[in-house]
Amino acid sequence: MTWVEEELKYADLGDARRNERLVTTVKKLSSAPGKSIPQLCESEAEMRATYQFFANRRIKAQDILAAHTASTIERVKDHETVLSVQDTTDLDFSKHRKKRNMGYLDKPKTKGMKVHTSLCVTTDGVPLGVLAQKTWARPAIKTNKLDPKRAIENKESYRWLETQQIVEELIPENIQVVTVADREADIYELFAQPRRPGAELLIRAYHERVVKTGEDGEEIATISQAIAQVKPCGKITLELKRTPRRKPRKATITVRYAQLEIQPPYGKDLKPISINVILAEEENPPFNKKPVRWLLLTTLPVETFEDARQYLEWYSYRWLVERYHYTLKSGCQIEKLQLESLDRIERALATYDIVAWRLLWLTYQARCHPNDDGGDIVTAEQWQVLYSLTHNSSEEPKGAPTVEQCVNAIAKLGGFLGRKIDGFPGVKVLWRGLERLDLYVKAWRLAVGVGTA
Ligand SMILES: [Mn+2]
Repeated sequence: MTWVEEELKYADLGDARRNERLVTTVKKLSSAPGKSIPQLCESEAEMRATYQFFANRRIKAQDILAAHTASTIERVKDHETVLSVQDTTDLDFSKHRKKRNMGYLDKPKTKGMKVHTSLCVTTDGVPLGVLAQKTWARPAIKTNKLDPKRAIENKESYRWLETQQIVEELIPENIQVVTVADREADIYELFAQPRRPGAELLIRAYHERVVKTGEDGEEIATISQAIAQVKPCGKITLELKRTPRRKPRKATITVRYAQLEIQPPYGKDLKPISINVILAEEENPPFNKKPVRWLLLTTLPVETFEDARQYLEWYSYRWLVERYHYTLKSGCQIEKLQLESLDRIERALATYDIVAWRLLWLTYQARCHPNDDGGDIVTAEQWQVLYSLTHNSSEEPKGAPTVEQCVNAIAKLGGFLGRKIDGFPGVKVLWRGLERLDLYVKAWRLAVGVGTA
């Protein structure tokens, strides 16, 4: 059984043939994620079948994703705590004039749809799968008619609360689930929403909310002012990685934490909430450099410096949902899909979700668990081809590879040099490597005469 069959064993699209088509399609798309459907399909019949699958009104996009989510939950059961990392992205279809029902996006003159994802991640940073995903298109043109005081249920930001509820129901009750999200999720109603035991929030603060300080709570301050009064509990040294806006550098971060009672926004009939605040701040940044500053709000108990350090590390895994959306867009080329209607794109997106997750899982599994058995990552045939290519010999490899051996060999095909300064292979060299591997395997089959079936 390949990983795709194993992953999709819970697929229930209402008909065995549809389930099989899903398996075939995920296999096809993951063999070379960046290629278009016409490029991937070896016959016209196959191409037609793929497009028909995405056009089939009897298939719900949610049911496609549900198959993967069920397997994700199985993986979750091996952990005591998991992270549910939420974020939103835009799929920009401005260049596709024929697409119907697309809405305005935040960038001017763009059109497309919005995607909000909860990616489940382990506390050591391995993506376990997608727990929930919501897609929608706004109206075609932006209007200012919306009442800013409307109920949260009628706002786009309700997606954070909704996803939180879905995730709480999905994750077994004996497992702690921590929602990790950026400043966009600093929504008072999200903190006020009742949660099941073991469901916690870890969210970067956006609003300078009001807190009451002083001995009898008479003085009024903002969160930043209140936390600045607290004595630091320790320091962390971070190796800041290169980003589009920053060169890599070492940063010394001062950590503070406190329990504060945040007051509801003016005019909202909600109660004050007692919450833990963690401030991680670079007090002496190098000249002309923007200091690192994370102000986090959490419902998790913070009693020691070690707790605070732990939650800062968990927050750093928020990056994985960004990588996930990046993999969908740059790796799987989801914005180039030649499908005209929203429902077709949604079915394709749910299918590509599985492909993108697997790519990201491979990337981080190799970093966190390099010595695990890699026997189910590649087929025996793929490993033979990878082994021959990396060893420049046609001898048979002895034994099953480790995860690291597999991933490094695939990455090398994708252009990864593997020098010390290159660090770990990223998701991009992996999707490129897989594409090449697919071609090499086909050529190898022809050479040894096993056909291309
Ligand atoms: Mn965001």
